[in-house]
Amino acid sequence: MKRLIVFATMFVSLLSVACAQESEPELEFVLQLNVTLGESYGVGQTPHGIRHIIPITGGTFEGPNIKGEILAGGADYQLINTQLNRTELEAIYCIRTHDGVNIHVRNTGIIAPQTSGAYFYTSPKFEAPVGSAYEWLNNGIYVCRPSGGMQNGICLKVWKIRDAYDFRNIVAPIPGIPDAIRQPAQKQGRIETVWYDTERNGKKLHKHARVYVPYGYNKRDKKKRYNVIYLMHGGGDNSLSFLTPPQNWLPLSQVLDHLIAEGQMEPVLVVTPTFYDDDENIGVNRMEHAIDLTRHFHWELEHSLIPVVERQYNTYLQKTDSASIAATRGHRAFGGFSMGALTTWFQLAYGNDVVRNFLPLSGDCWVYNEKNEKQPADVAAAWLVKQLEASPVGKDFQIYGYSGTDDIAGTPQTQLVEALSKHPEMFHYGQPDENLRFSLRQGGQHFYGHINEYLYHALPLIWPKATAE
Ligand code: FER
Repeated sequence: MKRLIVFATMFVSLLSVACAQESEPELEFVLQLNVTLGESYGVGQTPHGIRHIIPITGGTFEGPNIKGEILAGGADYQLINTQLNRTELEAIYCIRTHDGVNIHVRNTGIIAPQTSGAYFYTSPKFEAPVGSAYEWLNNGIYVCRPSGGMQNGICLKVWKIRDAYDFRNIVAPIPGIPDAIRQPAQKQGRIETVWYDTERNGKKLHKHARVYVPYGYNKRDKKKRYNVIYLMHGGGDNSLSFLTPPQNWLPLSQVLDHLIAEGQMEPVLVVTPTFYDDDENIGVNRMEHAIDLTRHFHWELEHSLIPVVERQYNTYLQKTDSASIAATRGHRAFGGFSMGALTTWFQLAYGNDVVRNFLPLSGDCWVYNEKNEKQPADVAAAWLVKQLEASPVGKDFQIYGYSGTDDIAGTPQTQLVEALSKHPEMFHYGQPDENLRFSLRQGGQHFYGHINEYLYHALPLIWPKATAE
């Protein structure tokens, strides 16, 4: 009786686990087997069907997390059922990984003729040694089907069944900020204006940018050098939107004052330019114009803004040739909000040799086809990968992305980061050697008040303070 109750409770709890999984299952590729086969032989008609034995003589296998050879000595013990017009398979053999771990395989399934081809599916079970690096193989339900032929053998692909996951569930949450940050700090930096000349489409432009100069900055102290963070505003905003935003929203200058005064980051210079032709907000009602401006800003940054601002202030840049600018990319960050986040993704794509650290804040990367239709996240991600592959910096970049669940950019940016994370050859998401980070604020909205809170968390991560005093 007691045992029955235990069994019944187990049954109920298992049911509730099953019900919690609302998403449809999906398949994740695990490995491909290239199996060489020997001469087959038969037993003939048995009580169960016509028994047919196909020796497994060797081969190889490979997947994203495993590879090795197939050992000789196994076989596929087939049973042909002529009445039901199908073949039952039962292949039993052993595979050995490149690092010497033996894994027992039992792969059972059917081949049933259909009008178009055959229904040929099997379900392999793996027995990997407990405590080995391949123990994960034991904990999965797999499906397998042939994938093309090979001489004297067969190729099979194996997938694991898993729940389709909602990427949002694995994205890091963004905490709030201490109340003190909402009050002005005692030691305050100042906001200066720099002017520089540039050009676009043959048109000469005289433009300004704002510079947050931290408390205690002394131009004459040439020994002290400062890292530089460039932050681009959103569509319809201007060069002061981050530092002193409207409507009593948390000012970034105040966040910087606190972070620096409290020793959470080294003093930095923060430069807030504009992608517009200076005071003309030509992008406000003309989004396609703004997209074009954000796409080309990297040229202006490298050729016009960096040379002026980084020689005017004490930075790591000593000479303004492109080799010197590239050599100091680690001392530079580029970020932006909304259309400024778009500028940031374009900076990553076109100007990663000039900047190493990227802060896309509430915005995804817009990529278009010939018909001028915005492409889905996987296309944008593939484009970014292609751009980075063509760059000498390779995987040497750092992305700190932020958005909110109630932000119009929350979903598209989450989708983009998820798509990027599926290119592990370029983007390492949520791993010890990560170069792609993304956090989502519950209830976070598309405005500077929340964005400047994100920067409170983000900025100390870029150049961690040396802990040794
Ligand atoms: C995004 C969502 C919204 C984005 C930009 C916007 C670049 C807003 C644009 C605007 O109206 O200015 O993902 O990414």
